[in-house]
Amino acid sequence: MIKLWGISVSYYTGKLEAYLRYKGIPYEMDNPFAHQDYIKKNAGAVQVPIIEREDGAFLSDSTPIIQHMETELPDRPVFPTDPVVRFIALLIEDYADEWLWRSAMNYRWSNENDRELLSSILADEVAGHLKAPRFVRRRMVKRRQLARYIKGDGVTPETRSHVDAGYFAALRSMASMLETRPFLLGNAPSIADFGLMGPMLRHYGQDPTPAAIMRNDWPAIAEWVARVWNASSLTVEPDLVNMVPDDAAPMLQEVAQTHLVQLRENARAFSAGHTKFKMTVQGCHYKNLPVTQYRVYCLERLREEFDNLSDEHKAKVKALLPYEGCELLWDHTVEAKSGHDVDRKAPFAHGINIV
Ligand SMILES: N[C@@H](CCC(=O)N[C@@H](CS)C(=O)NCC(=O)O)C(=O)O
Repeated sequence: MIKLWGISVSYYTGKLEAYLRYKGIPYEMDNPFAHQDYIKKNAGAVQVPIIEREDGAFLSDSTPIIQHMETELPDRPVFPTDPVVRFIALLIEDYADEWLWRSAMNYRWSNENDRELLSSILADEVAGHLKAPRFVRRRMVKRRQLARYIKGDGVTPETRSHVDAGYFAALRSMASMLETRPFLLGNAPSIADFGLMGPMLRHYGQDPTPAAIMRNDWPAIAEWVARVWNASSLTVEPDLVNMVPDDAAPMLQEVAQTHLVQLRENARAFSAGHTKFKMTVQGCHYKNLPVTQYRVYCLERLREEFDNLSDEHKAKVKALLPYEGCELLWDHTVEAKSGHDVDRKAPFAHGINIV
């Protein structure tokens, strides 16, 4: 059986678990933080999830892990066969992975009830191996997360309401896509659903403050979370759409106005050798954001996907993305050379942390 190095409240572990359950791949979960040297040596970076296979291979980074697994396990494919739909699904996944992260971390660490609950869980799961009393481990966890993911990731009194609003925009745009289908792109989950399970399952759907919002005001999304989690019980033949439905437009507009702005400004700052950058998203000014190599890699991979499309499919993608800033995906004026995974060995390449 494969070993899933993960933790019970992690964004990307939840995303991968949802996928493994749907594909019927049994796994045993273990916590990596007591084995950091071992993980670092074999997988490059201590982050979750990481898969350790029975043959000793280590796989990191949820997106390449799923892409690789799909080549080995073609039953219940999660990538749409239509190349245009596939590209859009990958774009939604990237938005879920990289844009909603700040908002999900903000709900978890800026609200007292959420912070108290999560710090006690993580004091055991992430810091349980440290020889310090539990109250000290809790304090360490809170300080680290606030420093790295709240103050250190541009959440200030000026930006906080915009950060919070990212959750509502995601809920609204998902609800539009789920009005006439059980999953975002068909009668079965696709990579777009699994991507959105990252924030929706273990953060928004479980942390007290955003979970109350989901349960009380957006029960259709709470239902979708449970549906994706239980998708292994589906008896229908998976049938993903072969045209991007009109109801995806609010989601694509949100992706363009938020995630693509961040990818662009991060890539610009990375190629200029800066370590911090600023950006204006939907009129909100963010300052002192950490430049991340990993997100340059995300842009590089999305551009590769776009470049591999036929001219006809490229034109269709462009027609679906008429919003300002979307040219980032096909116009290489802003350079995206991350230097990460240059031989495209991922998920077998050594991983790097997002920040
Ligand atoms: N791109 C990676 C990101 C993995 C990641 O950042 N996981 C978080 C937890 S959800 C983590 O391990 N963070 C390490 C830390 O905070 O030090 C993936 O998709 O798997």
